[in-house]
Amino acid sequence: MGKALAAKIIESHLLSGEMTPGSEIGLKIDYTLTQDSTGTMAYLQFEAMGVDRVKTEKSVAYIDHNTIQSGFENADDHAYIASVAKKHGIYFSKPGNGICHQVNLERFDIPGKTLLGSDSHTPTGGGIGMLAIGAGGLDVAVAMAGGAYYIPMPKIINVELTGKLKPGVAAKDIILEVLRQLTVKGGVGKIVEYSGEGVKTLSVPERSTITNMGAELGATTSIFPSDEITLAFLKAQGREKDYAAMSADADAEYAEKYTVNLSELRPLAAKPHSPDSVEPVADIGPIKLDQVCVGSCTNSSLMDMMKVAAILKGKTIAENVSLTISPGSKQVLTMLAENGALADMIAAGARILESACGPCIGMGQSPKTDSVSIRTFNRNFYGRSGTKSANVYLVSPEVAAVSAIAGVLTDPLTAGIDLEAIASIKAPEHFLINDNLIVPPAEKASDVDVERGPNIKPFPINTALKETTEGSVLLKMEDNITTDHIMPSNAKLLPYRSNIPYLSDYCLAPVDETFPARAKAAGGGFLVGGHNYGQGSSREHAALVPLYLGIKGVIVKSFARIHMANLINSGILPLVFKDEADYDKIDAGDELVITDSVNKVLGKTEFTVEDKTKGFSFAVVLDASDRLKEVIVDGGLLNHTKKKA
Ligand code: MIC
Ligand code: SF4
Repeated sequence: MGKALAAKIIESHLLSGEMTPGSEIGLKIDYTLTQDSTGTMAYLQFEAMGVDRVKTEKSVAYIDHNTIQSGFENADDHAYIASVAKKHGIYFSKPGNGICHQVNLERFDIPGKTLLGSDSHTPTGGGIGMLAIGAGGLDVAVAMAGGAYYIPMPKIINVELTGKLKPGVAAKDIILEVLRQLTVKGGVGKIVEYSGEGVKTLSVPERSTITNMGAELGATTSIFPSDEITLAFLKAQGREKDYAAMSADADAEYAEKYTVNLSELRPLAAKPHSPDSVEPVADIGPIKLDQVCVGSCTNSSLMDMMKVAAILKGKTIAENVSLTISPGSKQVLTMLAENGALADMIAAGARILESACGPCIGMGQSPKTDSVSIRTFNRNFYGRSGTKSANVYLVSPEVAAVSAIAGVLTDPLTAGIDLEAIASIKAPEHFLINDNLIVPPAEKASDVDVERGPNIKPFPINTALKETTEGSVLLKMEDNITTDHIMPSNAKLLPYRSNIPYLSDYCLAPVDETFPARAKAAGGGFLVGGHNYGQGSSREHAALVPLYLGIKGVIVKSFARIHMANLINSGILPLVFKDEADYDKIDAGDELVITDSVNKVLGKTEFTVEDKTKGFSFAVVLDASDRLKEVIVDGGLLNHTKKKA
């Protein structure tokens, strides 16, 4: 049997372990990226490791999330990241240069290399044939310091793309269809590898739209082969030398196989409040819209923007609609300005935002009460837009543009536009290359002083695991709780990403507003949840803030990958019910005890927790390697690393 592409890249980067699904492997990381909202914490942790210079081939620090500077906090964080990057050998992408994943794709991603990013949408790089994985900031800091990145060896699954998209149907519809079939937890513990005739009909940015939203499947990453289309993209970016042909063997073995026939796809939308709640636009019907947002790391490439501009040209957006457009990078925005497409957007009534995450992370443009907002983004989790009562739908750029004009949700196939003309817009042979907002690092660390403004506060560090772990269940939650629930992010909270005490007053507030005060009064305790707990963002704040609040363990039906890793890195016990029926027996307020915790954690994968209130014991599973169990016992990764040193 032949090898899958992901298996080949893993094999060539394997530092430890065996490639048997589920068992721990250590990977060599070639490239890293950070963005500002996870980056401050990642660099504080990197500094705590005392390493002078990054050991990767290249590391890049972006500023793209916290770009609304309504107080000193964001600008302080930018200055901290700029200086810490310069000191330690990291390239710094200034605010205005664009969204990390879009810029990394244009300027840095390389087929066959590994990339670790402190952002869950790092798999965008999979569109170019890179093994690109999202992780918590501490894991990225370790990789920058030259350490391996450890994950359970994923199962590699295959999605075969057959046929060709009809004009008016987009790459976004492909990934929405995959989400419809696999759901938001269908990719957990898996790498999704794309193959088939349909691959040859998709450009690199289109492939990246698909791998980007693999994050919403919960997948470890997603990957496309690197072929002549990849070569053309790299050439157009002046990076032909970075090309390497990469593909799976013809008889590659996969753990699961799915097929999507592109010819049969129709324009789709993900309905509130989950990316897998997918239905054809035509079936949802012409719901009235208040807001349309185009952009985000999913759909902000030049071609996405060109299609939107072509649809808007000579039209005016509906009276009831506010349309925002955030081009993904300075490269995209400059090219739109030079070729006149920007003028078409502005003339139609679009509000042009800077090249950054913007409304995708609630950084401005929160829609009105009870509104309907359609967005070309990747997440429509409850409350993420900044307006709790808003209903957010996820759609392609084509659906967004025709709907902005109509004022109601509209299927491009029946919008009466020249679909052939839109579909035939060609990618440029040469992108405009100007990397003048990427600041190279200093020659010597000693040449740079790190700037630390008052917004930078120390982060919490756990203590070693106690013999008896006890506390009450502070909150019992449903399935699919996101890290946006655990540690909400919006224009008001994002400026405090380097201030854990401040953030602690908002932890899990979207689930229960009384939680932070109760957790503080109780001095901590346990959290109980359902399936896919911690899906979404890679923010380790969703572990650091519970640590600050004294959370000792989280007991759920299943975890999302990055969040579970972040809990372990913080020394919080991530436990899974052995028998899901026990979930029903436990209530908020129950007193739980784990006696002989240290031996239990180190000893077996399975042990018991006593519910003193109900007078029964239940079995839990700690699905972690021996190395990770030691990390938990030592009180988190930083303590563990210090102890080892
Ligand atoms: C997101 O899309 O949720 C974010 C904001 O980019 C996060 C990172 C963060 O919370 O800072 C992610 O995807 O990891
Ligand atoms: Fe930024 Fe949104 Fe992409 Fe996250 S998903 S990196 S917030 S654009």
